[in-house]
Amino acid sequence: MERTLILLKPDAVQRGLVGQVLSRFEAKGLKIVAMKLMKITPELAAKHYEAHREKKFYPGLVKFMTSSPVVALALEGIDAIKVCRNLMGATFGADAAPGTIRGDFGISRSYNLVHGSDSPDAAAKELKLFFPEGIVDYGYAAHDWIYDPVEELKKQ
Ligand code: IDP
Ligand code: MG
Repeated sequence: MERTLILLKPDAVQRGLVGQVLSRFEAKGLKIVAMKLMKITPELAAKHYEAHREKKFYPGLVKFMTSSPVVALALEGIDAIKVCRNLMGATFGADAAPGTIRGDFGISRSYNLVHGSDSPDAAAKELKLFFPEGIVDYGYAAHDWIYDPVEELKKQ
């Protein structure tokens, strides 16, 4: 099992798309192990987007991400990082394939609805930043019907 940080960005919250976007992840079979509505401080944005500090779009990105609340999620599943990135689609809405979140709900290069960790190292760092209190541990009733207990779960 892998965990990833997903952020429903300020545009998703302000456009009333939280439910629809979240339902894509839920329907795919990802387990919600932490979730909160929060405002990102400039300090947190700087840590989260450290890798982009030198990019031209960085000041605008920090301004956008701190302008209004986000929904932060920790999601769990087999290959959760890759699965979530695939559901999100390409970075720019205009390029993202139909059927993906960015492809179905946006056009913008920066207002692209959702963030997802892009590697296990990034996920570990980002989960610690957004959920220092840790995740919520509970049994997931759907688990044995999302994964094949013979073919997949024996490898975990
Ligand atoms: P990702 O979110 O698909 O991983 P990154 O390259 O990590 O894409 O960029 C982080 C975020 O910065 C993007 O989701 C988007 O909001 C914003 N961004 C990336 N490239 C540009 C750009 O060229 N113009 C404006 N905003 C950008
Ligand atoms: Mg990224």
